[in-house]
Amino acid sequence: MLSIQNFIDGSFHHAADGEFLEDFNPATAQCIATIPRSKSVDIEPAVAACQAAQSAWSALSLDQRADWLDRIADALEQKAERIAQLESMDTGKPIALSRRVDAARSVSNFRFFASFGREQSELTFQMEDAMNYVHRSPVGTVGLITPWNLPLYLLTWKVAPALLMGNTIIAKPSEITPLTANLLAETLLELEFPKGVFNLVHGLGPEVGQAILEHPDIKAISFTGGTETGRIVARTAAPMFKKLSLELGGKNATIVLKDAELDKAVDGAVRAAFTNSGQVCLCGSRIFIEASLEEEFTRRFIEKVNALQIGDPQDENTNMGTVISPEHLMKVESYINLAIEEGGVILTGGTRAMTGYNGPEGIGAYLLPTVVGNLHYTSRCATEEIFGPMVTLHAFTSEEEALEMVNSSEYGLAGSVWTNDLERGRAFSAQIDSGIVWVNTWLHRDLRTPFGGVKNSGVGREGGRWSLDFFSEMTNVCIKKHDSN
Ligand code: TXE
Repeated sequence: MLSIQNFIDGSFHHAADGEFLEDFNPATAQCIATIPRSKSVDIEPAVAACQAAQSAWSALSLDQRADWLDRIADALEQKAERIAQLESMDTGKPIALSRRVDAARSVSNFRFFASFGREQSELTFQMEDAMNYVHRSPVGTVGLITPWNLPLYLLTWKVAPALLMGNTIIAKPSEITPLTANLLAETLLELEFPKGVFNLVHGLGPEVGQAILEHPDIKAISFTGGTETGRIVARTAAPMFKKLSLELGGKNATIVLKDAELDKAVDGAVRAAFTNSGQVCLCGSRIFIEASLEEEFTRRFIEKVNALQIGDPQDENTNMGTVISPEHLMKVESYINLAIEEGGVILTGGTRAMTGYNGPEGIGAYLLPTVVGNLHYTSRCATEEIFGPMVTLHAFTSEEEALEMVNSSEYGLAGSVWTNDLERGRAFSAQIDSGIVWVNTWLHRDLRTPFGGVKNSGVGREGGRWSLDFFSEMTNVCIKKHDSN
């Protein structure tokens, strides 16, 4: 079992009061690590370390910091298999997914921002009699708070641009998925990365997470997690005028238009619905099908879902592992029961997967991928974020009706549209109230593009220049020309 510690000022430390929490593998129900149950007292040395390291780190050039990002990427690339194994153990996700998505993207986040940073030139704005120079400086010490569904992927998505822009960091990963954040800290130590620039504290959200929100010397908070917690983050940090980036929940739509290529739409809809057991904020959990296609689409969709290999996350052939915890399993099950109460029909799934792994004690937070029909688009199951392997199907008879149903959601993060007419797909997508829409694909990512949502899906954008803007303060210097009067 791993005894994980906080990483502060370049070395590892227990919580000041010695308290700890246990971390479990959701597939085996085994305790795999302990982490410090840090409190606000543990934040102070991390803030002091940031302040001591800040000037030397921000004095480096953008290129020198980009070189550090490349070194980190190289080191993580060497550990890609270890990252994949730890992530799969911590979350119950299939090892193949962990390799393909979590480990790969954790490396590419650093690689991308290193090269993107080198491409940046100073912003200038020429006037007839003056020149404007936009000078970027670091925000200072930033707080990064991240969730359990894509632990290192989402942490490095924030760490890379924050470091590139010269900031110092206090990061808090989810208390139920600490393993790969710890591996990042170990890697920085091995690289002799400047101490105090990156600090990692573990513990409960309402305790050490809240302490990060409240600390006056932490000048920005970048948060990814649930909408309810996002409200707490905003309520606490906004009155302190901290910069805020909030990537919250989603209830995303997959929309199959009349002229869609059915097989591709079915494959795409299954991927969007059940990747990571539906525990990705971008997952397509509401599927809207043009009425004339409904019967054939539903038949093929159910067939594909039933063919998913659910089982041991360590098995290369597994397409779906567990959900994140027994508690989350029960939350999703409560929605299955609610669906029936709301008049829904369980078309497939709806029960715990009795794989060999469950065993007589019911070990393993496995839930069969579940598809529900016959629910109104305003039902609770079709409007509340479930964040598990459960989707609802809805038919529409016109694009106007589809847009009204899709946009009725309180969320607005992402969506995907399936059609053979690309111009129509683009025009239709632009009318969807969300931050990201894919046409004839899903989760196809260019890291230069803006990532984020509207309504209850959050505030702000990450990615490319939006990350650079968030993790820097801009000073516009306007210089009048000598010869002008
Ligand atoms: O998120 P939380 P969780 C959604 C999904 C899921 C729900 C809860 O619906 O069921 O959020 O998931 C820290 N002050 N998403 O539990 O609680 C917490 O310790 C400061 C969507 O992961 O929001 C963790 O590190 N920090 C999301 C982080 O916030 C606090 C991905 C996220 O925890 C805190 C995951 C507090 N008071 C879940 N309370 C997405 N958009 O991808 C908690 N935290």
